[in-house]
Amino acid sequence: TLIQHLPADMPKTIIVSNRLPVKVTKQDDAYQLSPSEGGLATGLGSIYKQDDNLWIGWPGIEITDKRDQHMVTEDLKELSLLPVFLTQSEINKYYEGFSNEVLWPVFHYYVSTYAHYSQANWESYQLVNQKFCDAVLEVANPGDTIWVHDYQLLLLPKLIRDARPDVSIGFFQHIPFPSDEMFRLIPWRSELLEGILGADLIGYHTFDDVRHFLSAVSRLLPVQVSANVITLGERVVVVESFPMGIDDKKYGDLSQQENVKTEAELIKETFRGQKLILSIDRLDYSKGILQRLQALEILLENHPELVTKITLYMIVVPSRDQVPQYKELRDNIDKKVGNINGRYRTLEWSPIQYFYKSLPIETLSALYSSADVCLITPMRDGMNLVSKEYVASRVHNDGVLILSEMAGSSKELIDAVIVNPNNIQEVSRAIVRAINMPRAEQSRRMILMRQNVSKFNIGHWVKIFMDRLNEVKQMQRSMQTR
Ligand code: GDG
Repeated sequence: TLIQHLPADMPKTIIVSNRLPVKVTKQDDAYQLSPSEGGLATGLGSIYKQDDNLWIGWPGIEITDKRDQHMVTEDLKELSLLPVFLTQSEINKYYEGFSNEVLWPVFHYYVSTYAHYSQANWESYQLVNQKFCDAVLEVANPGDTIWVHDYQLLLLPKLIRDARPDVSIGFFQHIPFPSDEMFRLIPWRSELLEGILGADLIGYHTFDDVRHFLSAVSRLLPVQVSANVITLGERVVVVESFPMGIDDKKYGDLSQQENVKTEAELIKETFRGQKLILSIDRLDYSKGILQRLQALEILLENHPELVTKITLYMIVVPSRDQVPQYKELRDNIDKKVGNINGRYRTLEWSPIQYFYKSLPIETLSALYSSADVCLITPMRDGMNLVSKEYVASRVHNDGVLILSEMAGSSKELIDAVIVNPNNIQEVSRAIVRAINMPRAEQSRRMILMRQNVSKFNIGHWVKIFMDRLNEVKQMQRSMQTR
């Protein structure tokens, strides 16, 4: 084949993210690998599995024994994956402490309540970013392309750039970038910006994130910013928005699978005579779960005729629930669901079906295809893929999406019923509107949203990012030779 004839030093592409796209688990004494079905893994599958390309990241489990590390490394190599092993203390400080207790809350505007600035966690964040850099340097050659992902690795682009000035580096952040007023509160703000600026191309989901990043850079660093181009001495760095898409075909096809159809029928039968409202999120304060429950409560108060006629099917996927704030949120959700159900339920009906667990993708698909309404109301969300998955699953062009204007996806899915998630009354009215929406209007909106989700899918996203990175690199080369 062509690949065998390629010279061994062919430029390759290296993907780097905190987590590898597999889950490594240990049962008895054996390690097991289960590939992840996540959108990023699917989208980048076309890249890292080719030629000599590879994906570098943490395998999701602490492995300290050197022989075990070697064994797992060998197994992962078969899948084009290279692990970075982290100790429990590094996970606590770099991941939980810094990434999830400084960057996540500040970037999602939960500054005063949840941000916890600790020097020890910052030092660990620096050390672990260096550890990822060492892994990259072990395999990277001049001319290679390195695509770094997300807020856990903000220092990595510069670390790689300093060691290998001649590689192409792309950086994409999956969560929002905050306004400069928020970002500048972080004690290590300049170091973080300088870290990101090691990349040649920097991508965010929306134009607003790009705008915020550019204003933070121009106010906090002595560099020149002109439109979306930053000049740092001899180098130029380009910042642009690349709204991430999903594998739309996968969700459309899933919904047509026999077992999924059977499960969907069963769900419809169970909730016959009712409107089914679906919500799916990871456990996170940024997802607006409590506010959504308040909106439902108001709705039941103001619309007694809807009692027994609607069900909120609410899935919360367990996440970070060892962290005190997440545990507290979980307790508050339990309490609120209990209150509402206790107050309104009848012998045959309860207003909320609440699940605190992760479901198989087939069940998810059955729910997407049987829900009359999908209710997504984050306080702030980089993109929100669930909203796009619901749309991709509606092959009959019906159903209503209620979407927070604070989700990145609301900039593309403009035919959803858009709400401000802080306006509980508005959300409650939107639910009433959605369950009464005529089929023709549902269809008109859904068709437009489906066109968007299918045109700007995950394949398109990967392609335009990589193409743009190449263009930026060429532009830099032509500037150097001028
Ligand atoms: C971050 C940003 C941005 C959910 N429950 C189950 C399940 N899921 C899958 C969904 C979806 C994914 O998890 C969640 O993605 P989101 O985009 O909604 O949210 P985050 O996890 O916060 O992701 C976000 C994203 O990065 C990408 O850039 O959009 O803004 O916060 O794909 O389907 N999957 C299965 N069972 C479940 O119970 N199998």
